[in-house]
Amino acid sequence: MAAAATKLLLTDLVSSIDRVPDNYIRPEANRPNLIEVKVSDISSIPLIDLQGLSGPNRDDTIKQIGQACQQDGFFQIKNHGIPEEVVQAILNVAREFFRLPESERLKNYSEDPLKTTRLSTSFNIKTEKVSNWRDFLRFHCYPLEEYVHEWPTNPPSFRKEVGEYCTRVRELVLKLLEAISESLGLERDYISKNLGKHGQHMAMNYYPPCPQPELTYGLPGHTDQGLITILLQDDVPGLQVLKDGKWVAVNPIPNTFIVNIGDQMQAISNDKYKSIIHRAVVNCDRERISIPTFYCPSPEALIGPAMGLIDHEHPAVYRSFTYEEYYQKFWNRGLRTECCLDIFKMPLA
Ligand SMILES: O=C(O)CCC(=O)C(=O)O
Repeated sequence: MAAAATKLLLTDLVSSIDRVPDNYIRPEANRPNLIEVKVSDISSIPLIDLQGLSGPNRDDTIKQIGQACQQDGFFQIKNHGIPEEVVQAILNVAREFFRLPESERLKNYSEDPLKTTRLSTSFNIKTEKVSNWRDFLRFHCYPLEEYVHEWPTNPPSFRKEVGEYCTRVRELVLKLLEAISESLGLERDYISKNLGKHGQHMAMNYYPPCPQPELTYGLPGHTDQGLITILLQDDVPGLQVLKDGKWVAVNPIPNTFIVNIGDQMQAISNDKYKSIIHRAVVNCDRERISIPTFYCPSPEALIGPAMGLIDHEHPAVYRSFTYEEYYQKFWNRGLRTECCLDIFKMPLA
């Protein structure tokens, strides 16, 4: 425990321990219960071929996307248009970053969740009671020129490789947003037009091997606060999604991304599309890296159910709110299982 008191980051603690320190241990009723988890197959988390969006199968592909957003809130995509070299390069940069000497990594350390580039640990150590088995680098990346100068300069290729990756992911997101707008019966540019100046944040999550993975989480169950998340994971399993009350492990498929609906999309769709609870578990053998891109509105954007989705049978479920208001509440309340959207519900008549 002496080491635990002196290390800011988990990465620098793990080599000196062979048991999970007390502050990472979840109460018994709230542990991952790993033996009860089902492994996903194509029927649990759909795999959608995005090539279909540019050609005669567009309508059918949009239908598949709409169904996945409505029934699962999660889907996987292949033929997404991001070259494999770009994906491998960002995974390598992330791996190299977390292997840098402690003093080098700590140059980016901050406990302030509103800082636009920061390295930290767990989720929000200022508000949480139990820590999570994760270190993470989180940064804003759109508009690129406003943020790139804040990013780490070590590894030396960080800014170049990450800049390339996030530009490509943004192009992919814009295509998906058009498809999702259409799947809701809205104008193709409806969602994009209602996000203010748009925002894009990324995280590099680093989950070191854990001596007792049954006692703790990489990240406990939560929904994503943004509009849509594009998750890249390395080849180590760890992501689990709550489906029909059961946890399903979404094991990595090479050359695919996982897409999930975030809280803002649930609000815009007036609850038609679901922001689903998911979590990350850890294992005793291998480190794991995941890289989510959180695409979101800009802070001043006004979010609320699309007018075209409100009628007598479907009254507005949420009041309008700015994304800034939402973002602050999300970080202040910690990773609670209940969706933060509940705070923005219209009072019942
Ligand atoms: O590591 C993962 O697979 C999930 C990451 C995640 O849910 C998050 O960063 O919010």
